[in-house]
Amino acid sequence: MEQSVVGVVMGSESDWEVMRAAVEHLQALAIPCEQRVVSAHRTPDLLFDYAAGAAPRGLRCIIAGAGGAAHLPGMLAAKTIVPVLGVPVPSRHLQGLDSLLSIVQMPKGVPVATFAIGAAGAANAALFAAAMLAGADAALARRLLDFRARQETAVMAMTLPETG
Ligand code: RP5
Repeated sequence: MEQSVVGVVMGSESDWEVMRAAVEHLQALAIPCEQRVVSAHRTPDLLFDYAAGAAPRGLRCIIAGAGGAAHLPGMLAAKTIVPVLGVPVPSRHLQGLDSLLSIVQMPKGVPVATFAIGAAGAANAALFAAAMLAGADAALARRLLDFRARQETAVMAMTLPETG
C-alpha cells in the first residue's frame, strides 16, 4: 500500500459520519491517506505517539476532527510541526459551536487551521490539503483543477422551477 501523506484522525468512531467526507475527498483525488480514532483525553499516549510519528512516516498534514473541545487538534499541533487542519464536529448539546470556538481560538504560537462545522468543513479540509500538496505535485494539481471544473459544470447545469 502507498505511504499515506495525509492522516485523518478523530476523537471517536461517532465522528466518522462527519469525517468520512474528508477521506472520501482525499480518495477521490488519489491522495494516499489513513484514518483512525485517536482520543486526546481517552488515549493521550496514542496521541503523543501519533504526533511523534507523523513527520517520520511521511505525513504532510493531519486533518483532526473533534467534538466539544480543541484538545485533539490542539495537542497534535503542539507535538508536531506537520500542519494540523481542525474540523469542528457537531456536538450533542451545542451543535458544534463549542468545537468551532475552541479550535479556532487556539492561543498564539501553535496554530490549527480551522474549518466549518461538520461535513462541509471535513470536505474543505481535504480540498485545502490537496491545494497545499498540489504545489509540489503537478499531477495532483491537474486532478484538483478537474474537480473544480466538474463542480463548475454541475452548478452551470442547475435549473430552478418556474413560478408564477
Ligand atoms: C470527542 O467527544 C469526540 O471527538 C466526539 O465528537 C465526542 C463524543 O464522543 P463519544 O462519546 O461519541 O465517543 O472526544
